[in-house]
Amino acid sequence: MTEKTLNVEGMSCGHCKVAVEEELNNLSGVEYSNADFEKGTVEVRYDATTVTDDDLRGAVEEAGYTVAA
Ligand SMILES: [Cu+2]
Repeated sequence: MTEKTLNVEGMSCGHCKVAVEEELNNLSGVEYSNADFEKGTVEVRYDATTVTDDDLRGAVEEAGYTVAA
């Protein structure tokens, strides 16, 4: 498993946290995610053989937020 911390812009409350985590957890290959809206970070643990950086970025965007470069 690979662990990564994404910097996500636009999260402002607990609903944002849940929305981002749900989208990430919907990706098969993502084992765990934990968003911190105060810090603007999301920890993700995933199988890098099935999940790419683009997949993670896409899921965050699907939730309505942006991954900082
Ligand atoms: Cu919110």
